[in-house]
Amino acid sequence: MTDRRGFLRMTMMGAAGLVLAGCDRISQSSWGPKVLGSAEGLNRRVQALLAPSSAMAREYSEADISAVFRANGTTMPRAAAYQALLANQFRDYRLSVDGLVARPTTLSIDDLKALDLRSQITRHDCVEGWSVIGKWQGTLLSAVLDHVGVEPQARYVVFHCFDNMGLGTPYYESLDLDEARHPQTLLAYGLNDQPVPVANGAPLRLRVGRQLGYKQAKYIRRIELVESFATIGEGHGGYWEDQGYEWYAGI
Ligand SMILES: Nc1nc2c(c(=O)[nH]1)N[C@H]1C(S)=C(S)[C@@H](COP(=O)(O)O)O[C@H]1N2
Ligand SMILES: [Mo]
Repeated sequence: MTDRRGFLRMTMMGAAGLVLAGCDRISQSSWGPKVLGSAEGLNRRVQALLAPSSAMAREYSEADISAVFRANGTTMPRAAAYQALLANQFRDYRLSVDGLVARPTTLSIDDLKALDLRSQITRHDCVEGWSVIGKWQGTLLSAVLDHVGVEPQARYVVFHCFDNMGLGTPYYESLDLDEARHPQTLLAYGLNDQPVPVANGAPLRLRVGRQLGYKQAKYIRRIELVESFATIGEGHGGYWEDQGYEWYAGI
């Protein structure tokens, strides 16, 4: 981890602390509990204040698209399963969708395109302090969730990736169902009208309009619906969250 990333992370956590302090004050005021609901956890109250589930990320025009879409983190998964798919230009790729769903299934990129196909130009912000704007083609995650039928007890969508990080730990991420069903949450197979390059997560990666870079899982292998992510990885909902990053990474 670079010093800059560590610094930004501390700054972000400091900012989150201020928000939390403010939130406590609100919830202790006379109108707070009525507005926020005393049964909700602190994180969810902060999340609701920062980004109501209806809020949209800004969308940009073609002229704003960055000349180069910078890549970060893994840029070439070494896993044998991934290398075998890459050797055949991902023709054999199938996304698995399972867990708390009525109809567990596997989907090819063409199956995803048949479910839903849209395009959006959004900005990607990494905690290291850089941003790039790209045009993504993909399928609304909510269309996939409707296709498989989410069971009532499911609360989170977990994205399992092909790439292993240090000590062979696979990258993973998670979203709650509100963020997963947001109209700007895509499973993207295209970047700037080309298939997503390997460096940016081919053949399928997540694009969440309102969340920081590390939430944008690349190289998605499997999507799992769960009630809790406590038993996945170190239990904090994502590879970087297990290293201390905030699970809620709203921007
Ligand atoms: N599978 C996987 N997804 C990942 C990462 C990674 O290393 N592996 N890095 C994350 C981080 S920190 C960022 S900023 C973005 C980078 O996406 P990009 O390479 O398309 O810029 O991917 C995120 N998703
Ligand atoms: Mo990042």
